[in-house]
Formats: sequence, structure tokens, C-alpha cells
Amino acid sequence: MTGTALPTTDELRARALSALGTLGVTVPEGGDFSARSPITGDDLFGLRAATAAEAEAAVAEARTAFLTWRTTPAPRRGELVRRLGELLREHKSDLADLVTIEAGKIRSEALGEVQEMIDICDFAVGLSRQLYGRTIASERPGHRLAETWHPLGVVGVISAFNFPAAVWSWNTAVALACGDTVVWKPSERTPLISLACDRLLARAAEDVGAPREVHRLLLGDRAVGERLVDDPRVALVSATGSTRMGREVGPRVAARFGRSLLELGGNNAAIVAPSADLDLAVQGIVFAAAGTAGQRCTTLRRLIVHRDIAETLTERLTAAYRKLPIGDPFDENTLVGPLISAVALEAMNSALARVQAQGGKVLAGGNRRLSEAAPQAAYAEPVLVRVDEQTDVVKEETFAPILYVLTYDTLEEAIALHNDVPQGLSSSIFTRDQQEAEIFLSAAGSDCGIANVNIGTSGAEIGGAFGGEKDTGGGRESGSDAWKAYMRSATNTINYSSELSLAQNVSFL
Ligand code: UN1
Repeated sequence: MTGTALPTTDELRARALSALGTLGVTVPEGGDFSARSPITGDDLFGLRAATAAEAEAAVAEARTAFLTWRTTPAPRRGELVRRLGELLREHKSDLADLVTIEAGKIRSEALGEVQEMIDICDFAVGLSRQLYGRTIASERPGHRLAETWHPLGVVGVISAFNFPAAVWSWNTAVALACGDTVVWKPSERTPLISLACDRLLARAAEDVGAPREVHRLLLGDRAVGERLVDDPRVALVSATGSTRMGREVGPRVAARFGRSLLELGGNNAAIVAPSADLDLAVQGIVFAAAGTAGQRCTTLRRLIVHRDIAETLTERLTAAYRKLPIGDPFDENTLVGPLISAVALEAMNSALARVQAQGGKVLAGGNRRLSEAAPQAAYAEPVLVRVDEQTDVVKEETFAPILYVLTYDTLEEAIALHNDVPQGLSSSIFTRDQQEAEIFLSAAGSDCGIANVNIGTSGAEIGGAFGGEKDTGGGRESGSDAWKAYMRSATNTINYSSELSLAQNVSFL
């Protein structure tokens, strides 16, 4: 199914300008790179990238601002984040427009992304009155041991196109509450929403009297990101993107003893057990696999189905896939918007060709759509592929809506298949058998950072820590105690007696 006609590039440009105007953004026009919309695949505006001197100045300014921000009481820092949250609420619709225009997300998911930003601001405001350290029992009389959390420094945020604003906000709202300052290098594909976020934060800073330099935005290419990676004044590099990118960033930051927080690729699977509620499973699977056109790091990419229900489930999924409305993400009936680029479509097609050569059978989808209406855009039908084993292509993350379907006989076998990929981000099991669910969640179950029961792999709430193991990079962002990555701890030994007593019963003098 295809929705109504696509908007024209002129219409998208006008809509972007209207949102940017309401948000008070001045677009830095230039010829270095272009803002572009995957809806038509055409360029919207030429933009100017940050120069090396500007990148240098941004880090220097953020470092200077850190020196005052770190001693601003945390609840006062929270006021900046609260104001940002208010502005995000006020501008939710315009921000969602920019997310749809640049990332191609359907309206409901674009609004969801802004909601995620609002939620993390609320969380970080609360956090600003916590940042708890512990008091630890000392082995010595008249002594107290304490743990104190201090701000870390400048945080370099490198983010990807698929959550162009929410991932920034997870990092920035928490970092600011923790007393850090931020320099942000967004994806080159999403400069307009980045300008909007930066503008709202500048307004929030002005409104509450915080230094503007607590946040600096650097538009540009890889070279700009590399500056953040290599700059010793950047205490933490928080990078979201491919495992390939993380393999470069991690060692470079470690070589200068900086910290990194990596959110890299996922190859998320769901196990569907014989007792599963199939109505619920079908809905959960289709959203997780085809939603966001398969371009979430938490997208469901592998389905491990018990042999007894494999035929029934694949028939139901095939029927659901054939009905998916693909097209203009602004059309409220559309569920699947465009892929981000022609390169993404090529990667999808190449993975499909490879898996078919390795014995995979396409059950539904896989065709290109709207190529006449928008030859530069990349619309594709989400695809279901039946595979007998996890060949190399199944073990890779292809950032596109391909769902590989495997079968299993025993739960042990299902968990082994589940964990037998390099990545370890998100996972789920659909079952009504409590024992199976608990085994899946246990130490010997899913090896991922996120493990769910009777819900798909994507769409995590901000309250939990977000991140994964193995090739996913090990970082944790967002809720729970992920804030600790943005601070440094100090252990304090306080002697309130009049005696000097040494630990471990050491005698001296
Ligand atoms: C990502 O794709 O980089 O859990 C983040 C989810 C979203 C975040 C995804 N809350 O799918």
C-alpha cells in the first residue's frame, strides 16, 4: 500500500523554514554540505561547517564554562534542564517536523522522539537533587569513609541520524545536571534539528542566567568528530553509531586516557515460545522490526521461533507485512517512511542478495517503492526472510528493515542462537511460561544490555539504563545510574578522632 503523493522538496523546505523560524534558528548558510530530506532525497539548504578554529574555540569555551558550572549547585543546574524541558514541550510539534523532514520518521515516532527528550529532562531535573554518594563503614575507630561524585569536564557528544535529537538529550540533560559542559557533533544528515536543539538550550540558558557556553554545537563532517576524540580537554566522548566507528573512537580516546561511552550496533533478536500470545507477539514484532524503517539500533533483526508455531506465526507476519503502508511519513496512515539514503537501500539490497545466495527465502517484502515519484529517495518494503542458520550476513547489523526468521526446538538452543552474534544490545522473549521467561532473563540467558518479556526489542523508556554488551560497546546512557559515567568519584577518608590509626593494622613510628 502506498499513501498519498509525496510532498515536494519546495514544500519540505517551506515547512522546515517555518519550524526553524518559530524556533528562532538562523541557518548558517554555506556550501560545505547540505541539509537534505530522505522524503524526496533532495537537498534543502547548503550549510556551512565549523572550521578548525571554531572547533578549537568551542572546546576552549566549554572548558572555561565548566570551571564555573561545576561549582554551581546541582539543583541550580537542574533549573537549566527544567527550562529546556519546558521549551521542548512548547515546541514539540515543530521539533517533530524537523525530525520527520531530516530523518524520515513517521509523525507519531517523531513526536515520540521529542517526548523522549522531555522525559529525560524531567529525569535529569530529579537527578540534580540526588547524585548520591555512599557512606562506607570504616575499619578504624573515629573515621568515616565517603564517596563523593564530582563533575567530570567537557563531554563530547557524537550522535547518529536515527535519533538525531533524543540521543543528544539523553547525554546533554544528564551531563548538564552532573555539572559537565557539552560539545556536540551531530550526524551530517540531521543539521537542522541539531540547530533547533542548540537554539532551545541557548534560550533556556538565557532564561535562567546560565552560561551560554555550557553547550556548543559543531556542524561538520568526520574531521570535526575526530577533534573531539583526540582533544585531551574532552573528558568523556559519548559516541553513538556503527561498531566500525566505535572501533576507531574507543582506542583513540583510551590512548589519551580519556573516557568513552559507546552505543554501537545491535543485532537484536526475539524468541517466540510455543505458549506465546501470538496476537501480542505479531504486533510487538512488526513494530520492532518494521518501525522506523528498521533504522533503530534496537530494531528487531532476528526472530527465533519455536518449530511448532513457526508456520502459523510466519503466515501472520507475512500477512501483516503485505499490508504495511509505506510512503510519506507526514501522512498519518503511513507506518514505514523512507530509508535515510540510497546507500542504505544499497546495503539492504546487498544483504538480501547475500542471504538468498546463502539459502535464505524471502517470505514478504523487499521491493523498492516510489522510485518514480522520488527517484532520489529510498523507500523499501520491510522484508521477512526465512533462514535455516545464522550465516555471516545474519550476524551482521544491516541498518534496514530486514527480519531473519529462524526456528528452534529447545529453549537452550534458542538462547544459544540468540547469543551467537557479535552484538549485544536488546533482546526479548514472547512466552507465557514464567520459567522460560526467568531463564531468558537470568545470567545464563540473554547476553544483552536490554532483555524484555512479551514486548519487542525497541522503544525503551528513558528511566532504565540504555546500552549493550560485546560489539555494542558496553556504554550505558539515559536512566538508572548511567549518570555515573558523566561524573568522577572521589573516596574520602575522614579522621574525626585525635589518633592516627593506619589501615590494615600497619604500625609506623
Ligand atoms: C537508537 O536507536 O540509537 O529504545 C536509540 C529505543 C529508543 C532509542 C533507540 N528509545 O528504541
